[in-house]
Amino acid sequence: AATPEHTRTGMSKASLKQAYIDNLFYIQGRFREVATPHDLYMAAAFTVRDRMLDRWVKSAQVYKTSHARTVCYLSAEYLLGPHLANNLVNLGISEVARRAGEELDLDFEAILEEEEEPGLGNGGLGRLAACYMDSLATVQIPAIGYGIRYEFGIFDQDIQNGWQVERSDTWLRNGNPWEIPRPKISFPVRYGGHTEHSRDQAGRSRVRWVADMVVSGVAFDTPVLGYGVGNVNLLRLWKAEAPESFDFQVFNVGDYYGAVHAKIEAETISKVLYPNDEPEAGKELRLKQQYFFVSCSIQDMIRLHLNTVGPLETFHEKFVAQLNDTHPAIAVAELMRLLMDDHAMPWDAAWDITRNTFCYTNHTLLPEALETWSVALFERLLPRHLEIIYEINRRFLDTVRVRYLGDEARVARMSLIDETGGRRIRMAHLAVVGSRAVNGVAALHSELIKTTILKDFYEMSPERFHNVTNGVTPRRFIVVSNPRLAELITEFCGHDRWIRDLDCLRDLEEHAEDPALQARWREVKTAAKQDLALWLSQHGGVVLDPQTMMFDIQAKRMHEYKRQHLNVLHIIRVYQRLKQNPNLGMVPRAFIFGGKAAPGYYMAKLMIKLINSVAEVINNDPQVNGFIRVAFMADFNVKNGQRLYPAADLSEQISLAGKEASGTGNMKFSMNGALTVGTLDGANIEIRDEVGAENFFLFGMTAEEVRRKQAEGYRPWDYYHGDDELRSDIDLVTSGLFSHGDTNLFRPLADHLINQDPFMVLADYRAYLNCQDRISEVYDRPAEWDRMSILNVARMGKFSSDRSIRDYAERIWGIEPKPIGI
Ligand code: 26R
Repeated sequence: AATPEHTRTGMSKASLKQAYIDNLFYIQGRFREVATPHDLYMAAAFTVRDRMLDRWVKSAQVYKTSHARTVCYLSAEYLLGPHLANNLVNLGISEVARRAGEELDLDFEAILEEEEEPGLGNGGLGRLAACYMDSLATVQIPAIGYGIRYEFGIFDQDIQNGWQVERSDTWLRNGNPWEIPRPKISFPVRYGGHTEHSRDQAGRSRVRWVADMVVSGVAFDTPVLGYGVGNVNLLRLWKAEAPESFDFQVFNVGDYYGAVHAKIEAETISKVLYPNDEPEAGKELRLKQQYFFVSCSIQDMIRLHLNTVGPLETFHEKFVAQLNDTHPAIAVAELMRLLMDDHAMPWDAAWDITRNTFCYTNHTLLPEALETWSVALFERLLPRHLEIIYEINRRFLDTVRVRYLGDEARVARMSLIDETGGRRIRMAHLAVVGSRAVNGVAALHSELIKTTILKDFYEMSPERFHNVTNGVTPRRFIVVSNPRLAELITEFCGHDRWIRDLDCLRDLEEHAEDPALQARWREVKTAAKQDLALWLSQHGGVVLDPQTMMFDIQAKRMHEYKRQHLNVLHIIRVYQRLKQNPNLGMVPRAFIFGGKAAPGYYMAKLMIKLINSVAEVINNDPQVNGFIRVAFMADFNVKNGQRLYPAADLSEQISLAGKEASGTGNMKFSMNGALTVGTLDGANIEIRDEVGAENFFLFGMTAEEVRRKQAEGYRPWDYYHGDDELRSDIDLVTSGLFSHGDTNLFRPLADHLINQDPFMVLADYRAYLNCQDRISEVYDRPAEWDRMSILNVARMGKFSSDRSIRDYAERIWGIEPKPIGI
């Protein structure tokens, strides 16, 4: 007879039911009749977490005893999204759990809705880190994700009177069942003070850093389970606390209030995520945050290494550390400091290890987003690191001089210190010089890196430059968010198979023309559109018709380079056409937007106001609102994204060519059967290559044409004066129609377009409109549209983050999977 299942690990429906009731009673102290929705959610979360824990312990044991080479992903952001549904999928118990819930008379959907998502990131970069954690576990690579446990994640967005209003995100308010605090895993992190140089008995120079502030970083661990495997990796986020002995600190003897102040100061460090995906001139707290999590992480890696493998000389054989943009780049100096000052290693040995440990991913070319820190701030906060950076720079620039005799201009360009204006440290240069490999996040982007911001570095060592095109996890972005589509795909691509090997979607290709599949495909899409329409009508009140309307969606951070205003100009054009000819036979469209603006980014906030103002006029104009509607979904985050991707017919990826490093929303939409209207930018190019040019709506200038036009001198007013429709669309923006007569409200936006237009909206306007007209024509031919939609999904295999991770593992990390069975 089979041994009876354990309540904490059993996967049968009976075990799940028993476990759920137990958790509700023993952990929440509730029984069914009095439980709140949140109690019901917590019981579900603990029931699922219990089932991950033995796999976690087993993974940790195998990784430890086998001395497995381990990837450490260093990222200031993880935009995780809700855990519960995803963990159910990865455990393979979604269905049985659903049935168990039904038998307990629980509302499964309501329980999933109850989860507050950890929004510990801004956008693309943070969500990529979360997708990579899922894929690392799924492709069975030992990994630790290191980051910050922000108490307040990205702000919640309300829309009031059409404007964005930020509310603080209190995601920890009701407790977080997915994390396990590790109060014993804690490290001191120091700031400020000065350094003292001396020689030890052997005559070697030693440095002592006498800091004037210390905080402690405490580990909070979240297990990350792979899909259908026993591997569970670790997401270790650091919380800043005052050192235990805070009120007896030497700095504060007898000064109780001073000591309390020091405690508050310490805890501030992990308080809040900076909501910018834009530069933000040298905020001291941000540098403190970066150093905080980096120092804890490197100290933890050293501890793990000393506990297992042993001598630090082999550190780089045990660990490879991936820098997610420059935010953790201070790690280069920190590892040097720890090896030399704490472990008495000579410079050359320490440098060898450091350089063989780190790899750096660049995520943006926008000059204003490249991080630099003032030397003065560094000196005040991290005096020892500044010395180390100077020494790295001195040695590095010597190699540049020897290689390029007499080329002092090149030396100045490559220096880690920007001497033009106030002296600043170039974090990207530090990351490149301190790394073994550098990569961009899409083919075009990786090429542009080599010809623009890192040109000199590429010329000096081309072999260190790579491309790893981004990907997204099909578990969350198909299976969890679009279960109907997942079920349909499964009929053609084999249960389970495609979810771990997305190339299997190709099996759909041969059925793309099959009317039977097309009909079901359409049903799935319409059902998702109905879900979204219902949700939007209940949240914000816009009514959209999922049967007749094409759902045209742009969801991403609000940014001028992403050109939400180009989309708006198209809407205004269609509106004007309809007003001129109310009987215009046109494909009805719902224009849907979602996205947050950085709180200090005025233009981006004004774009939100414009979208909502245009929506108000159009949605209340009975002459047109049977044909077009406009909706702005408030608070675009992972959870809300999961409502959008399945429901899109058309995905807007319309950034100015050369500006969007990769984009990942483009992949999420296309995987869910949306067709893309896009420029030749970022990963759009590769998506188009994969799905076929005939299944992608391309428009606009290429990056090369953009470069040329900018070099020639771009004059937006020529376009404004040369195109009557364009002029009339822009003029309508400032006419007062959308602003209750106020002709000033949108003036800054219009003036900026006419006079500067840094992202060349006007230059691409006509091509965009023409493309949109083509799109409407094709949408009118359902069989053709459905075929294109099916082929889009069938050919998206490349954009699984599993492929990205395998690329990193093989080409950059040199690491093998370490399979853990179930
Ligand atoms: C300097 C600091 C304030 C800052 C600047 C820029 C912080 C955050 C950013 C955001 C950048 C780095 C970002 O998110 N880049 C995005 O990375 C995605 C994942 O690679 C890409 O898909 C996307 O194109 C890119 O904009």
